[in-house]
Parts: sequence; structure tokens; C-alpha cells
Amino acid sequence: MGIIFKPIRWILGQIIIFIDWITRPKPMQRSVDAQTKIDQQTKKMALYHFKMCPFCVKTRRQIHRLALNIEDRDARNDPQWNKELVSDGGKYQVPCLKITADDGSVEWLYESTEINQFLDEKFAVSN
Ligand SMILES: N[C@@H](CCC(=O)N[C@@H](CS)C(=O)NCC(=O)O)C(=O)O
Repeated sequence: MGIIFKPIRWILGQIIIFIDWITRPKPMQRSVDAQTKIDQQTKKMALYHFKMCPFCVKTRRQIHRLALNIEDRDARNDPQWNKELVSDGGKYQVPCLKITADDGSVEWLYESTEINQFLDEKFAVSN
């Protein structure tokens, strides 16, 4: 069965990536100072994702729309990120946003809707 579903999944993934690419929202604009401040905060975040997962596309679009510089970590193909997601995050599910607080404590936020809401509440204001 995998021999049939794998190529179908791959083709669907490519279509999703293409549609995402041609319909990308315009990133929001901020002052240089505001963007620098936000870059400092997002330096402590990382998005564990799969390239072709529709839920990850949804979150990556939000990151793009909010003009956030958040490191992408491919949890499907990179064994380091795969292992870290499962052992530290608690489960093999993407997207997952790793958020490291100033005191060093770490939160692993799962669910695309929750991640998008978190980012929106934190970064949608432009100044
Ligand atoms: N409700 C979740 C669904 C996420 C989901 O189903 N992700 C899939 C990839 S598209 C996953 O992590 N699958 C794990 C696996 O392939 O084992 C969300 O909105 O984030």
C-alpha cells in the first residue's frame, strides 16, 4: 500500500507547497527598531515542521505574514530535530513551536491553531 500512497502524498505535498507559494500573504511592515526587538524575541523560538505538512504550511504562512524570523527545524529528515521533538517536546507531531523563556525554561507548543494564535497575540501589532 505504501508504494501507492507515498507518491500520491508526495504529489499532494508539492501541490500544497506550490499553492502556498503563489498565494503567500504580504509580510507586515515594521520600523527597523520594532523588527530588531521582535527578532531578538524570535531568536529564542524554533518551529519543528515537515516541509509538506498542510498544518505546517498554515503556521509557516502565519510566520511569513507576521514577518517573523523563526528558525525552521525539519523533524522528518533531520534526526537531531526528530529526536529532540519526541524526547523533549513529548510527541512526534508537527508543527510544534519551541519557545525558550529568558529564564531558560522551555515550552513546546503543539497544534497549528494554537501556535498561530500565540504568534498573532504576541506579534500582530506593528509597532
Ligand atoms: N491538529 C494538528 C494536526 C497536526 C498533524 O496531524 N500533523 C501531522 C503531519 S501533517 C503529524 O505530525 N504526523 C506525525 C506523523 O507523521 O507521525 C495541528 O493542527 O497542528
